Amino acid sequence: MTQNKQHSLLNRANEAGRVLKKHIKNGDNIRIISHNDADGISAAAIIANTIKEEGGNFHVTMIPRLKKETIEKLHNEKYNLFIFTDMGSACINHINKLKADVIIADHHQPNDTEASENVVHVNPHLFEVDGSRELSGSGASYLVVRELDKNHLSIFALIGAFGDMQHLNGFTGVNELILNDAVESGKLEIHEDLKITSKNQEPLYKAIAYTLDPGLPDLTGSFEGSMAFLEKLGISYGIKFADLSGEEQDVLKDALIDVNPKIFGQVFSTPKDSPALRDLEDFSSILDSCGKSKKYGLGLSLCLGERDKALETAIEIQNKYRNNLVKGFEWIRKEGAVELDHIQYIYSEDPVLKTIIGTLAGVGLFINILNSEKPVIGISRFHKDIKISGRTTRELVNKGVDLGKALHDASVNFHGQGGGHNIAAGAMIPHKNKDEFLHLVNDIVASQLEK
Ligand SMILES: [Mn+2]
Repeated sequence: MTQNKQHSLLNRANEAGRVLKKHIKNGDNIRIISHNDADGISAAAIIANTIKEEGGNFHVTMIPRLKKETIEKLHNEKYNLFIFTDMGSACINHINKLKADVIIADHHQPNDTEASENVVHVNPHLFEVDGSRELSGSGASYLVVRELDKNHLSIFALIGAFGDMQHLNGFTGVNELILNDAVESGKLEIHEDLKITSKNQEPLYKAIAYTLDPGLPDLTGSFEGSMAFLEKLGISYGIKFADLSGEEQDVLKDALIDVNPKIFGQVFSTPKDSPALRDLEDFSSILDSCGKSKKYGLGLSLCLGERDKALETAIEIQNKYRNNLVKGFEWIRKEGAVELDHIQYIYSEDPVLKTIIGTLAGVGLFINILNSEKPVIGISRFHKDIKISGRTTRELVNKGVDLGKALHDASVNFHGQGGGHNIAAGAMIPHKNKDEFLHLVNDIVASQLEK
């Protein structure tokens, strides 16, 4: 049965592939609209690389959210093919009205409208395939071009899947099929190694402090902590991992496994690429930084093969973003969270901190700077509103906590809106209701834990 569903999904994607091929052959300039995160940039890259390799032309726009108005503006654009990647399924009722061929390659929950004749809708949810773990937006885009002899582009579907955290329990379902394509293409190498970020590129103490996944208590987000840790092991902290002796690498490996066993595991890499991009998780994290810093075009150009100056700039952007995170972790280490009975919160009006507060909240729970026994609510102020990022642990979810429901139910009380997953969710409410809102979330979480 599962095989059948996957098969139907692949058939739908092939249909989209034939539409794409027809328009490339016709010499049409193809319009791509994609989400602006690591998955969305990778998704656009798969389509753009395909068109480029086949000698066609394209025009890409990346945006944070697809709105009705955005689609209405596209009515005035003279294209014969529009492709929406990592977005579109929720707006299919508006997309249906476009007077051109359309491909949607998305993995978010679609709305109930059927696609009209001119629209090929590729989405795992339509075939009962899990779009949160088994296929990303870049994965759906890869399926579209898969039959056009593009196995080498499967690498970008993995980079996007890392961006959407679909790797956490290993690649399964359609993601596994994509992984096999990547291995068969000869570009991907999988080996067991330390999963320290940028270890080919940054001095050790920085690489360790920048490692967010998995979080390393006392080390993640702390240059001092990492330096002290390395000094204690007798390893000089200023050199790169690759420049350590074999013996030193072993000492470091054992010590880090003591901190968090998940630090040693499968690393997916393209050995021929530049050191900074070789590890696919590093590539994904650079795209994530480009996305969060609104440098989508730069992220896309890396995916189209630009290196040298483009890569240098991207690394600078990534380091700026990472140093902001380190400052954020320092802030939490110093100030701590405000604890209520069943939740805790951190609040900032700082322009830098408020852009990263969700990441700080999520990682903070795993590195002993926040109380891992309580969900954390990150709050940042935007004019008259506050933006809420809620994060909790798998253990608390197993005890009944559902932040998506808690933030949704609490925010409607204050004419705000909210929702998401049980483990990570968000909301937007008026600033004046902040304290009442927090107490309501506290009460809702208390009742979730009682059940
Ligand atoms: Mn996505």
